[in-house]
Amino acid sequence: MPIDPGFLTRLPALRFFIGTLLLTASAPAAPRATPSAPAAPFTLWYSQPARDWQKEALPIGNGRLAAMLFGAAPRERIQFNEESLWIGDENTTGSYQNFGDVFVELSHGTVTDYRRELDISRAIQSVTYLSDGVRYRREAFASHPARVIVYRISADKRGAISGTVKLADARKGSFEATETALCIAGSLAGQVYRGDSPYALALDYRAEVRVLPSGGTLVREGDSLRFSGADAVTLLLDAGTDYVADSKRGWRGASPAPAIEARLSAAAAKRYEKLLAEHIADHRALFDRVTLDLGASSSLPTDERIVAYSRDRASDPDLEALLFQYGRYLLIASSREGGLPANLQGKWNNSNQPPWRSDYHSNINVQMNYWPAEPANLAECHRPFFDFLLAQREVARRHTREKFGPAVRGWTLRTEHGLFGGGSFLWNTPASAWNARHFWEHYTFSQDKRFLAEVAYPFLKEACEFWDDLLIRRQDGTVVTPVGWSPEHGPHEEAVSYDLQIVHDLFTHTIAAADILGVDRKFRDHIADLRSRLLAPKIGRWGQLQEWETDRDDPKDTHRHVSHLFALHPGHQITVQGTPELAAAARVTLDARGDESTGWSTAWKINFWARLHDGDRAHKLIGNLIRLVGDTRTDYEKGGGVYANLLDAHPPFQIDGNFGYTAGVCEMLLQSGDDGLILLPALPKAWPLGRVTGLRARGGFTVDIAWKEGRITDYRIRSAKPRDVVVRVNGVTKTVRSK
Ligand code: FUC
Repeated sequence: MPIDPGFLTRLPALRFFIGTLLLTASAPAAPRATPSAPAAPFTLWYSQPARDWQKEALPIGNGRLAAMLFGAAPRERIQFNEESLWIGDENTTGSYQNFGDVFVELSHGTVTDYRRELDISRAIQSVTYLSDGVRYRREAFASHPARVIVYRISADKRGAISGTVKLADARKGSFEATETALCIAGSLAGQVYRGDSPYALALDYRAEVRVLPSGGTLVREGDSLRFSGADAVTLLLDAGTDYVADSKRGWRGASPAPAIEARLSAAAAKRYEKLLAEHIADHRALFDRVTLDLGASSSLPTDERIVAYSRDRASDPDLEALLFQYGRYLLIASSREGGLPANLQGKWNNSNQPPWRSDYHSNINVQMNYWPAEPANLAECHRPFFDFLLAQREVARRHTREKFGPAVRGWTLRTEHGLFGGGSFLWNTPASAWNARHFWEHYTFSQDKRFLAEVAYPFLKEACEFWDDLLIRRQDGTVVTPVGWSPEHGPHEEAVSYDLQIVHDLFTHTIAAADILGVDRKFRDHIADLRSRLLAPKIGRWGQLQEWETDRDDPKDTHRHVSHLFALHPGHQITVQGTPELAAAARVTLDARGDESTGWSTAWKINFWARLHDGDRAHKLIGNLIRLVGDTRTDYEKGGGVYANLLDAHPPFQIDGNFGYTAGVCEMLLQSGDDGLILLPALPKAWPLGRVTGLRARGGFTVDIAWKEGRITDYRIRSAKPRDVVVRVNGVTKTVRSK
């Protein structure tokens, strides 16, 4: 493919910190960026405030706290959440709740020269504008080290900042105010009723905003705080509940108030610049691990940029790279160690009746949230998912015995679940087996044997015991799964492909884990025997991969769930190299399902086509995913896209599409498995020139790749200790030693 001569100068790329990268040490063949990049890299920006929460407000988060900022002037709205503000109990899912809003109303005249942006490389949302000859700047970030949200108003003229702060509860709690702080507090008891009785669990909650002006005065005026003539004003926001991830304690721990007071006081004792510097350092330690440069960028505001991209995709491959990094940003912002996992909306929710309860869905959605964690080099962000599953285990065992019989070992989950072990909708029998692969992946990417022995293997083994008790041994020796359901359509019957493939995946990893650890020989052999007898994937009458044992697949079926391709992705039972006939059947199935779908389904299809090594088809799906959903419709059957704030539209907003997309781009650039590494397995023609650094591969490798005219010009494979690794580069397979 000929290279456009202007292309090199338009490369936005490899950003300011390229000099620190390992690749540059070896004179890479891929051209370096010039500093004339048109748009600030890693930035979403707009020339108007947000009017709509879902489409336009910009998300920040520190894992535990989350906020959506509207950025209007003179009145700012900061809608905020705390991850544990849930209703529900051990029997039902409940739902994730909105916490409240902080409103900041500034006293100034008309606004000009307005700009609103989110810099995802530093995790800072900011707004700047002119009013009455004064330039105002407001910036916001959710600090993980300080564990609070920080909001700062500054101006280029002393004493120019006057206005009020208010705090609103999203329910009817109590309100308190001091001379420097506003608080809301209450109990979730009686807030929401199930039938005519309240949920059994009634968490206590509390939020507090402190107002710290530099200069000027601060006075209390009824339910607001008024600052006048300040040089700058800093707001510190914290919120919490008495939730504890422990069923034995009834899910209730210490009152949230002392911890909130302590965190706010510690943050208030630091200078703003120090809070900011610590936040940026913490964020960049994760974010900067991966860079991706795909070429030309655009100087348009992000909302217009999405529309322009749909008209001429070649003009702005950098938008595809930005969305890739946005998925990483969102995972860092919604899933940090010690906290809860990202739910259907990450941690961002403005409703007390959110779509699908903003819960944890076990039949693809919560897993998709974590697909990018390992390959996109954010393994720490994977941990909340493990902690969450382990905390639910006791209650899940009880429910599983009630459903599947008192003698059944192990446990699984329903399709929907919340924070307290309760669930709703149908049982998703292979849920625990699917979740188990995440424990395995965390090991195989990190090679952390201690995690494998102490955390992953016990989880895998217990999931195997469940299936050992459930599997049906047929007279002909075949082993099949009992009555199940292929999400989310078709009959309920034995030997559904989805169930069989996930069980195969579980058994494969358990066998590998037992071998690595040298434990449980007898059990391992028993599982290996079961696996060898599991009904294998079947190819049907029109060449498709069968969704059921009976060859009844409808070639006109365009359902968004493609559950029977689990074996292709995220599983590895079907591969282009290892099982070419099954891979060809998977392709027939995907062609029939079509390329038009909802957000997360489109994201899954990007991953499928990447695994089929069809980069152009994956890239076509990227075009479907990055299309502006301009209205607030919730008719998800009509297909997805993204909103102006680049959050993925199922629709409505559902964050799995963002995470699934980021994982899909990883799959296009690097695949790894038992056969070794494949570099650029699904490079589309649309990305002739580029570079990626810091991707992780199974086996504990970190990989950098540079390419030009679609061919790899340089690559680096690093690991903790030098090791031999089989790698496919430009179609040639070789063994190299990692550095
Ligand atoms: C599954 C999907 C829906 C939606 C919901 C949260 O049930 O079928 O499309 O994504 O999860």
